[in-house]
Amino acid sequence: MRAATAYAHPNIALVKYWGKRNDELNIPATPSLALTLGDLRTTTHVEETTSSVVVLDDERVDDNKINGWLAQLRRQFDLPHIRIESSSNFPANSGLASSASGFAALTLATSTAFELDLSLQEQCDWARRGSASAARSLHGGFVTLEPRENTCRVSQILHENEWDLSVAVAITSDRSKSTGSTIGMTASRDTSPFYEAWTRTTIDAFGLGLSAVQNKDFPALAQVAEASCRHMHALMLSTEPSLIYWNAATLHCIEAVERMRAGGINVFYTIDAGSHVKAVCESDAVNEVSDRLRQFEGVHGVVVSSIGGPAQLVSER
Ligand code: 2P0
Repeated sequence: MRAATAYAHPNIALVKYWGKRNDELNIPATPSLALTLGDLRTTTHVEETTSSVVVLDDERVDDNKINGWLAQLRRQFDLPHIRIESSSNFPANSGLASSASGFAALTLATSTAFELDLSLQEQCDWARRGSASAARSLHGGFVTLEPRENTCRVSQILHENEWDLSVAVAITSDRSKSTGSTIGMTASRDTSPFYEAWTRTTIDAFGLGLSAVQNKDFPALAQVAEASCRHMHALMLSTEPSLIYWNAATLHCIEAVERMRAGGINVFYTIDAGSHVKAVCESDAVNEVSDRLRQFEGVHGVVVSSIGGPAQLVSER
């Protein structure tokens, strides 16, 4: 029986992706830049079976995205039915990028178990078809995802050991997000009066973010990342019906990060499609940053992570 297990880390975008150029091929409208969260991980086991089954965090699910992805892969490579079992050491569907780590681990496990002989770029293509941000989670460190004609180019900009940053993730809700990313970003593209400005400014932000990472220029990266986050949430707010992912604790954490930075700590915030706040800082400040965030009402806990490496194979048969 063919089987394999792999894990991957989620990633958080510093220059964000929100909106597709091609829905069918799942190609983003703009480039994005992310870092990998090494202490969060999704582990996925796949094996040959007689009828395809998907089990996420011990619960059997009927997930359209995973089913569609699996059907495409099985057709393309003439594969048997596959059982997928996946679990994460962090909450799914809450803006912590579980679909990124999930599809990255799934792609690596499947391509290994069934000896698909895919290059890293081809693995990124398959992961991207499941969830565009998943292409970034096959790499470690700082990673870019750039749209091309019928595909995307994925590149590592800095290795995980090249810049000693950490992330304090303030968990500000125990609920799943109200609108999933795929539906939300399609609605933003179709209804927001600011969508054209979003894509235009994101292309500029990507260039600035890329050189900030290459030069390890923290203040420059802080400025670009916070602006990209606020612009994306402004786009979400201007979508019809409105996408409001923040809650009161989100705003308290933003204010706290701004105050810490004014007090001389190198820290900035970023927030994805959910209410949690990720505070990116120099590693020697991460204990102080997480202690400060933990004090607020509505913050359920703070998870600290260093920058992580690429997706890895755990075992194969
Ligand atoms: C990002 N997000 O760049 C942005 C910021 C969330 C907010 O990519 O439709 O799960 O599967 O390609 O990749 C989340 O969207 O969406 C995401 P699909 P995906 O990280």
